[in-house]
Amino acid sequence: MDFTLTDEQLAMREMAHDFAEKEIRPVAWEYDRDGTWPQKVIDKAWELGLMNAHLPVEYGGSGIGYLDGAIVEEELGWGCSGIATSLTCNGLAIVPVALAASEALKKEYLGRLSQGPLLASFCLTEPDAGSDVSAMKTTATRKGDRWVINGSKCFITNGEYADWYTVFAKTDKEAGHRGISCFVVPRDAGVVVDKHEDKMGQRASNTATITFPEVEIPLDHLIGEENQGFKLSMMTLDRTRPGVAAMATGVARAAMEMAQEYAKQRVQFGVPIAMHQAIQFMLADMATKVYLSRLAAYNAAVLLDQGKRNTLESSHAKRFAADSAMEVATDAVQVFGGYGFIKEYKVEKLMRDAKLLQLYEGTAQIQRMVIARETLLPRQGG
Ligand code: COS
Repeated sequence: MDFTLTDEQLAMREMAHDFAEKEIRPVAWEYDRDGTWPQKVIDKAWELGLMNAHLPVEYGGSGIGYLDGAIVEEELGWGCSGIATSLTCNGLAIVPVALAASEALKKEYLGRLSQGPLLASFCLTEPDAGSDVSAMKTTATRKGDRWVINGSKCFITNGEYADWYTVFAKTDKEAGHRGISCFVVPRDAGVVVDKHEDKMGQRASNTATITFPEVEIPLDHLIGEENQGFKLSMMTLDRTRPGVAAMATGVARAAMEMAQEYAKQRVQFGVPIAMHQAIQFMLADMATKVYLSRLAAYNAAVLLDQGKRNTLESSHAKRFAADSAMEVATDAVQVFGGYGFIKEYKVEKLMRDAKLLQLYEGTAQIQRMVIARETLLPRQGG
């Protein structure tokens, strides 16, 4: 495997970096402080083609590869992981549709995303079904020529602003994970946004509770086969976790750069603190973690580009990069000493932002569960 980037990939990285530097960073701390919605940044990113990385070409997307997507996501995460989460979260909602929906659904709903800066949300988690997906209580029942969806989903990224939702619901309550199906639900079908969460970090991303009170949708809004939704949700997460790993790499890199700069300027005991071995070792560990996080993210993404199953590598990358981002950001605050705890110094935002990387798209513990299963009982074949 050769990770030498092509000229196109280098240009893409430069464009994403430029956007992060000029459009994201100057406003990131303000959006973080106020917890407001970065619509202006979203509009600009959409214009530049930095959203919907994996929207297939036939539905108006750029159809770039997963490695290309990871390269872009690292830069956006470097800018601000809250804004990056808002910009990239369509990916979660797109994958089940792209993988399994009918041609008509793809044309209608994927097509919409290429026509304007619209958002779509992935609705899997419920108050009593987070890590344990199959414990979900939302139901979908047939009524004549309609499906009727009933239930509530929480921690839904971009939920307040989404135009449509990919919703997982029980179609057979007795069948555990084999009784879950996946649907496209347009917002105007009667979706209710209940609650906007006030978060510790990534405050520029929107997180909402969404309710489906007897929401009726046409029968053809089922994605893929009935009762095959659980696998579709897992296949989706395999495809999106490398992007989270890349974003985590960007957060870690940003924290490391801040720590390096500060360590070169801050003088204690007559020399810049970067001259002290205790600080050098912290900076060295940061550099190793950034480097390995990127390699793991790239590796998990390249397997997808090669059409291979990447469940294990995706969890390796997501767990290592998210844990590393948290460690690097925490150590970066430590390098700043007391100043690191003061908001004016900005590095504390990265520590708050990094925490969410260990929680969403499967907690650090769920990734370890997947890694343990995949290594104790390796699957046969690809
Ligand atoms: N790809 C395809 N199929 C998969 C799969 C994957 N990555 N992972 C599991 N499956 C299949 C299994 O092969 C099994 O198939 P059969 O029905 O044919 O036996 C089925 O799905 C059930 O798998 P498993 O027994 O592993 O399911 P569990 O209920 O034990 O759940 C975990 C597995 C915990 C890994 C899963 O529920 C999970 O990832 N939870 C976290 C969810 C999450 O990330 N939430 C974040 C919110 S979304 S932003």
